[in-house]
Amino acid sequence: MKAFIFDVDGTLAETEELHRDAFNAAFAREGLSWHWDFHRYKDLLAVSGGKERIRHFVETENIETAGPLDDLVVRLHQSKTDIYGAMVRGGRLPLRAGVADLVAEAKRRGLRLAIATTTSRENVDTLLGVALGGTDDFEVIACGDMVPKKKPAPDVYLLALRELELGAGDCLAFEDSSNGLRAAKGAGLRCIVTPALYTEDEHFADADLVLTDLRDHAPIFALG
Ligand code: XBP
Ligand code: MG
Repeated sequence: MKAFIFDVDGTLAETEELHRDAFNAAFAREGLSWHWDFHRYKDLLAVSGGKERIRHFVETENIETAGPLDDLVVRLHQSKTDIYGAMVRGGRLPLRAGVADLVAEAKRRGLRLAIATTTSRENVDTLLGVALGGTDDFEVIACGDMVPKKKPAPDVYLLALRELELGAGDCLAFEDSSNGLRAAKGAGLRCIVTPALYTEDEHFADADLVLTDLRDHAPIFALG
């Protein structure tokens, strides 16, 4: 084992309720009556990527938009990202149980650390800036908009492997969702899943390990 590659949303922290609040606040700021409740957002999370999620919502609801949809999607998503960033900086988002200690233990053992996420680099910088004092622990940060296809496509994990210059067999992925597990497996990686609020009822049959959280390090390092 030479490196750990972490997903962000749902894995490092329970971020999706904050994302949902930020989406709804951005819709209100735009003067739109759209509101995503928990159940609607759970369905929409099948589409990874906030911009793709907004577009999917508009298209499947057959909503008429005033101007070009592309412009509205970009404007809404940037507004949502600004609002989400303010919420995270407001300290409403702790790391999930065991994450900080696992990062520290991995560093002690000389493992390299990377991120492979669908969210934006801006969101990663904000979250890790608040939760870990910055992103210095993570040598590689591969984000959704850096690759042609988002999860469940393997692209973002393949990018992380390329930038680490490591083979999949030398790395271990950490995920919270079936989309993320499929992406990691598609890249040939072993993957530990810690189900999160929106993914606890999903199926993780081909996960190498399913853990409630990352507090118990023994089974993780036993994967070797
Ligand atoms: C989960 C996602 C992201 C977030 C929202 O990413 O699918 O789209 O829901 O963030 P991860 P953006 O791979 O970290 O689980 O609005 O920035 O996409
Ligand atoms: Mg995730």
